[in-house]
Amino acid sequence: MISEQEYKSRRDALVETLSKNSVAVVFSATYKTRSNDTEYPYRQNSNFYYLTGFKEENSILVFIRKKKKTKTVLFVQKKDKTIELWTGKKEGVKKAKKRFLVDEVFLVDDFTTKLKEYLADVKHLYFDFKQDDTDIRTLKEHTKDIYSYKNIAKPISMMRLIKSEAEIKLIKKAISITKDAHHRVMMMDKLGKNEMHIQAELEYVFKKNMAYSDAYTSIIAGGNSANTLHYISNNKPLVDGELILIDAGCEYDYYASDITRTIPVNGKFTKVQKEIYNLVLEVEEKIISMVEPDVLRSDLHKKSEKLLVDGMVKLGILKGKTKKIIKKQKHKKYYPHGIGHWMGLDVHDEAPYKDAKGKEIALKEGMVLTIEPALYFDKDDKYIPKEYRGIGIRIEDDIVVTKDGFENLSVDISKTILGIESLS
Ligand SMILES: [Mn+2]
Repeated sequence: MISEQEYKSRRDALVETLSKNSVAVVFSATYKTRSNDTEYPYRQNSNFYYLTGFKEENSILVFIRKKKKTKTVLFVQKKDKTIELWTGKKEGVKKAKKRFLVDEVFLVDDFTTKLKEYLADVKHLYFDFKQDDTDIRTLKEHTKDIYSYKNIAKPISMMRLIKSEAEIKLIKKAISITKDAHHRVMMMDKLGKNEMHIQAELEYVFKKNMAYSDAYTSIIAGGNSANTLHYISNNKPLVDGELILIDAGCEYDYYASDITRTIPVNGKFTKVQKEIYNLVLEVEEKIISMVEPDVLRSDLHKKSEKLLVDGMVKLGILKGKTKKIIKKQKHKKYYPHGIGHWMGLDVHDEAPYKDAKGKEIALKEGMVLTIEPALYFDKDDKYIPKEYRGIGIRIEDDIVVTKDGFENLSVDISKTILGIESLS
């Protein structure tokens, strides 16, 4: 649980970053049509949620920053019996006034009228440049003479980089549910099952534990499908003797987890699978151990490239000197992505990797990132020894940077060969 006080201090901190004589508008998410008259499950806009903790659609948060004074206003939906009959109870103005530590609460119906008022003698208008077109159109209609448009997502994303204790607690909760899900799949008999069956088992554990949803579409990739980075069809039969790459994590109370494990269908790794698996695992653990304040993410990535290439040379997968291989990007085919990404309210958290001057942001206490080295050997790759073809392995954990190092938040999810085999 994030306290109302914490939401308020986030808003206060955001206001401090705004130019004087400005108005900032943050919209809630809108419903997205799936087909005809069915909609995707509603999920609040992460930035709006970060500043309010409010899950209702049709709400708007506004900051008015004048020379000396600032004001925060929340617009909410009307309490209407007929609408509530269909879509459930709404907070309404009266309750919202009590709950949110904002200066004023109005009905969303009054937004345009109020906006005109707020915009009088203001020079800057902030809104999220990625916002839905209709919302932006409304804003632009009323701000033709405005001096400048600025992206409110920028200062918010800067704040979202550093997680509070309460946020880390929620991420830990998400990961503990995800742990149960991955362990359930490690323990179950997977012979004769389909990838979709694995996905169902994972989602069963998520939902049973009140994790509303997965944080992203699960990847359940048997055998060579692991070599398709965003394989999400998840509908092939599992094959005895092959591995399954499972990249799946739940979202708990809006916070993500993002975990990948690669496990044998029949519970036992083959000798060849072990060679690649242990290489990726050693690199993963080495990189995790390097996480601490002031370290650059790009240096973690470079180190992971070097270690993976060293390993591939040893196994005869690549030939030549590591330095030269990397310079010529010959390893890219086998390790095409980065070492990891920020994680928080979004699985790929909306937080910057570079500062305003374009300089890379170094790790700092409270940042949460994934570490996910991998090796992908396509079944049709004629340049590598036959026995490695068709193997794809990724191991991914979620790490928080601490004052003097790191904490692996997903350390309890089995990943050694012994650990995985003894569960199956
Ligand atoms: Mn990831």
